[in-house]
Amino acid sequence: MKLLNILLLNMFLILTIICCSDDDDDDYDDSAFLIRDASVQGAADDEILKSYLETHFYNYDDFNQSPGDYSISIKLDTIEGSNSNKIPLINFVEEKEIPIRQDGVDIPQKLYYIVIREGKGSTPYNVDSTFVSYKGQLTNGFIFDQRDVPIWFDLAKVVKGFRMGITSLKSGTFDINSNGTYDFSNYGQGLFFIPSALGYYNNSVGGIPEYSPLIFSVNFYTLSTTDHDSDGLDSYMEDIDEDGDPLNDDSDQDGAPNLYDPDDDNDGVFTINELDKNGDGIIDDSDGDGTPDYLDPNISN
Ligand SMILES: [Ca+2]
Ligand SMILES: [Ca+2]
Ligand SMILES: [Ca+2]
Ligand SMILES: [Ca+2]
Repeated sequence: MKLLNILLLNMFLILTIICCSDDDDDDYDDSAFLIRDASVQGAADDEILKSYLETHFYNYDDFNQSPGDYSISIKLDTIEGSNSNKIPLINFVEEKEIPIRQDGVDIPQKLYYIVIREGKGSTPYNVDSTFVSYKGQLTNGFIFDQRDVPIWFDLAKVVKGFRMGITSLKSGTFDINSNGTYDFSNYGQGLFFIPSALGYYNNSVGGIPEYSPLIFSVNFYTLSTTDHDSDGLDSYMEDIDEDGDPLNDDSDQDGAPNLYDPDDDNDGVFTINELDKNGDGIIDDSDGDGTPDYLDPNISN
């Protein structure tokens, strides 16, 4: 009885597979389930972003009228009605080409940004920790995240467009008040207009639909240089191929990028114990082959 049931079930499954695979061949289209081509999506996002930049403005009058007033926050609005004579964002933007890798190929994506106030402090590396307040929105005006009280952002963990955008700004200065609070001034303020491939791309996150370009208004107060794996090298120094991004370097190909790998050459000796054994302040290259000991699996003593 049991066997018969199994046989019947198998027969049913076979029939189902046969009947359905034939029927659906003509109108079944799986392209909706595949990750989109980043060059095609990049071009589509660029159209959306350019259209936004041509039809919107920021409150540049406020910033021009009060150059030393750091209580001004960035506001975006549509050019229409009483604002129809405003200068569009597109007249202020600069752009960077940022590659993303898809199927082993680097595909450039266009990041637009506006430096409203550059800031007078230090430029962050794109894997530092940064103290920021910000507003994140979509091109339709939907605000998906907003922080008016500053928080620390580990840039190694945020979307690439934000990481690469914030390096156009500099940190500020601060005064400590008698009650222990801080007043920041002279800090960087800017806008980033980010194609989806430098954002969340095919992921739908926190009310952000998949393939959404993102807009961030950012105030950048201060930074902390970070050594994520405590191996003695600040994370920005672990950009071995010097392409400007330490997140894509994995010398020993073990799946952990060097900035998260305390033994970068996987030779069993921690990087911090291989860097500078004689303590002269120079990274060691014992065999003089141009590869420092901490990246040279042949040197492990
Ligand atoms: Ca790199
Ligand atoms: Ca590694
Ligand atoms: Ca490392
Ligand atoms: Ca090692």
